Amino acid sequence: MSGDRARGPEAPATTRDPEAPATTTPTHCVYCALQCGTLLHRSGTDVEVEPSPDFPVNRGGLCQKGWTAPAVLNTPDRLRTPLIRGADGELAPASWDDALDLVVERLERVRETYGPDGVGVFGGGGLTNEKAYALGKFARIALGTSQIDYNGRFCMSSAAAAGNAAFGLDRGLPFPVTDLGEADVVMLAGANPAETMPPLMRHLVRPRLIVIDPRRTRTAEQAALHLQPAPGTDLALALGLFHIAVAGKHLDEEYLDTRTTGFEEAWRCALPWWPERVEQVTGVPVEDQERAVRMLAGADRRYLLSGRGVEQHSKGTDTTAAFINLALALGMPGREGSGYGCLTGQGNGQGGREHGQKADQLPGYRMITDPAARAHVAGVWGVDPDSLPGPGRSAYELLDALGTPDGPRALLVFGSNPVVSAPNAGHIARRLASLDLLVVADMVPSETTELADVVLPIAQWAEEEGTMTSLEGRVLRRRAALTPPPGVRTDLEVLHGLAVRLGQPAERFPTAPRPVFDELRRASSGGRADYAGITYERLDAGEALYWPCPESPDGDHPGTPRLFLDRFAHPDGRARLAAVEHRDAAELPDSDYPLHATTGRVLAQYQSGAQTRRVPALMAAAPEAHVEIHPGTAARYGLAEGGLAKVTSAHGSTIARVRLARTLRTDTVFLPFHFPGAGRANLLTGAALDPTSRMPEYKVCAVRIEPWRELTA
Ligand SMILES: Nc1nc2c(c(=O)[nH]1)N[C@H]1C(S)=C(S)[C@@H](COP(=O)(O)OP(=O)(O)OC[C@H]3O[C@@H](n4cnc5c(=O)[nH]c(N)nc54)[C@H](O)[C@@H]3O)O[C@H]1N2
Ligand SMILES: Nc1nc2c(c(=O)[nH]1)N[C@H]1C(S)=C(S)[C@@H](COP(=O)(O)OP(=O)(O)OC[C@H]3O[C@@H](n4cnc5c(=O)[nH]c(N)nc54)[C@H](O)[C@@H]3O)O[C@H]1N2
Ligand code: SF4
Ligand SMILES: [Mo]
Repeated sequence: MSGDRARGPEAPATTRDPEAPATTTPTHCVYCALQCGTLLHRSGTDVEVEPSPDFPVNRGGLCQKGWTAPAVLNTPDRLRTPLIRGADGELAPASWDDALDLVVERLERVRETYGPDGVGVFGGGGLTNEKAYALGKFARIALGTSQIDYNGRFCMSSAAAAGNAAFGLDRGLPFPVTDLGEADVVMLAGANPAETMPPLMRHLVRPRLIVIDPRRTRTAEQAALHLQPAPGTDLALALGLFHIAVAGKHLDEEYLDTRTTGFEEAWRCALPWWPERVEQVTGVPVEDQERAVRMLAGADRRYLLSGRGVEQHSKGTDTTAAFINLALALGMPGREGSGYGCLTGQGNGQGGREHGQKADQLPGYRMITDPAARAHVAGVWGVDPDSLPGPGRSAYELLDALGTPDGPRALLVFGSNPVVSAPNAGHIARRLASLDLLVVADMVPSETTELADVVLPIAQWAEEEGTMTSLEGRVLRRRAALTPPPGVRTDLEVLHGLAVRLGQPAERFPTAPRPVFDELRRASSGGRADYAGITYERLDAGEALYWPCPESPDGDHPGTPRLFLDRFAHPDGRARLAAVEHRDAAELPDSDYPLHATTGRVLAQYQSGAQTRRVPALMAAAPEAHVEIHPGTAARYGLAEGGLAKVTSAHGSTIARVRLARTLRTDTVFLPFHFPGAGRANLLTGAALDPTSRMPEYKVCAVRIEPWRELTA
């Protein structure tokens, strides 16, 4: 039996009683999609974490965020009571009944005036499967709105779109993380796991790494080969690598013949991308391009992994598809010991995209436009299929429409902080402020709760149970180690309270996670992400269950750790190469905005920072917004290490501390997006979206930079 089996007595009593005996609870980290196994030691309200010694993904490791995660449980400014904005414009404490009554009264008013689509819902990839499922159900049947989407749209949606088109199914890694450890070569296209998933690097010791990143990251420092393209040029690079694979006769002809379609069209697109032209567009030398293909083609066991660096573009779907084309040309996907995968980001980024909080989706990765899917899910929910709304707006389009004549006039936010994390953030904050009603459920104050009319205080990860689906498609048990503090409720309790007030039968919105999961199993049954055979009991017994795991007569379907080994998920069993053309980023440098800006992450902060900016050790490591810049470029614009710079794009300006980076491209600056206020990197990013995935162009915009001296009044 492998995995995160509880050691010692199962299901320790959860309590905050200082007199109660100390307990140890096996669970998983609150933050990223690696979902490192942990043991939580509780004594009174004190919680300490250590890595679970036997969880194969983190192999006894945690990153600094994981080690310090318990600090957020008792953070001094934790939300402990509902807040209602009063006539004086200030948020003031209120009872739960008053807060929920007020929300529903105002939702009803919006619905009467504007119809059900007058209310929007914004979810998150950090929510457990149970909560993501309940949120989608709540929107479709308690509110009757089509206007629901979530922050996963900002995350891996381009890879999901490309993966669905290529393989007929999107599971971030279609193989266990531990398979990577046996590889000879791993190509990381736009991913920096040494900072974003440090324990993953334990599996990348043996393989030689090819890293594609405009920056010499900590990951790139460990690479055998580092390709440093200009931001936004990866599609040309991927077409060029494909071209070299064909010209150098590295194709796996038999695999292409028997397991794929679309090679000829893909090759027609790659034909004009000879290596010298690719060097001109991307800046990656011809010999490095050739070496990259030789390394991949010459290895027995090899993987290609994509991250946000190639995906978060207005052509992210096509770029990811072009990298998948390369993997297919070399015969990698769907083979033991080789493959393509996307490194999903948020804790439940995988499960969060399967169970219906996405605008076009119903549980089990079903499409909301598919009549059979609607009939199945409506049957489980006990409603008429015709009463289910159709697809709604994508995340950015939803936020952009708020408060406009056609858009929602009220928004409920569960698990996101878009004032910091949405692109074009200055504009989006104004849209949020223009709403008739903004309701935010969160554990801590955030830049988005600051704009809310009603704030609902929520229980945290260690205070409630549920399931998470990690980046490898494995379903994991999150367990409660202590009870929530008085005054806070779980997301499921909040949805229940709202649904009942909106006239729903109480039993339709259970407050306990287990019955919600059992309903999710039925709703997903027969869908692409089939969870029907997965139970809390099987997970608690230590079984490692990867979806799809359908119902079986004996209830013992083993799940599917590795997908596609016999066939891909399209009806003909074949993978599809895509015909994709390179195009420029939405914004190119010009005389007003001469530099590329790109954005991303640092080790010690998580996302919008709402959680990690409350942890002293993490603030000591990464206290404020900074901009990485090449010393030569810095000198050209009069900037010195440690000074403040003002970075300006067509969309806004941000203030950040200058950090010189000799290894960065001279035409590019980098800003992490974790910081609030005037330090928000997303004041710079624009509104361009990928036509397929509706992913914003987070990874490239055109900027200028100048010294900034704070004015004193
Ligand atoms: N410490 C930390 N870890 C995290 C998170 C966090 O916020 N903090 N968030 C989690 C989440 S939700 C996610 S999605 C993952 C993201 O994990 P990653 O994808 O690894 O993270 P990013 O830093 O967004 O982007 C990766 C790299 O892309 C590079 N890049 C920028 N522009 C381009 C480009 O045009 N082309 C190429 N090839 N590369 C480019 C950046 O320099 C960066 O090093 O991390 C997860 N883990
Ligand atoms: N410039 C730039 N912007 C980016 C990116 C980038 O690379 N560059 N990356 C994008 C990506 S990949 C992502 S994933 C997004 C993430 O950005 P956000 O969507 O803002 O994600 P978080 O900061 O994790 O916000 C989660 C919020 O929900 C709260 N929360 C956590 N768990 C729960 C829960 O269980 N219930 C409730 N009700 N609340 C909870 C947290 O306290 C926090 O306030 O940012 C995107 N923005
Ligand atoms: S790598 Fe991710 S899951 Fe593991 S400890 Fe760090 S944040 Fe948590
Ligand atoms: Mo993400």
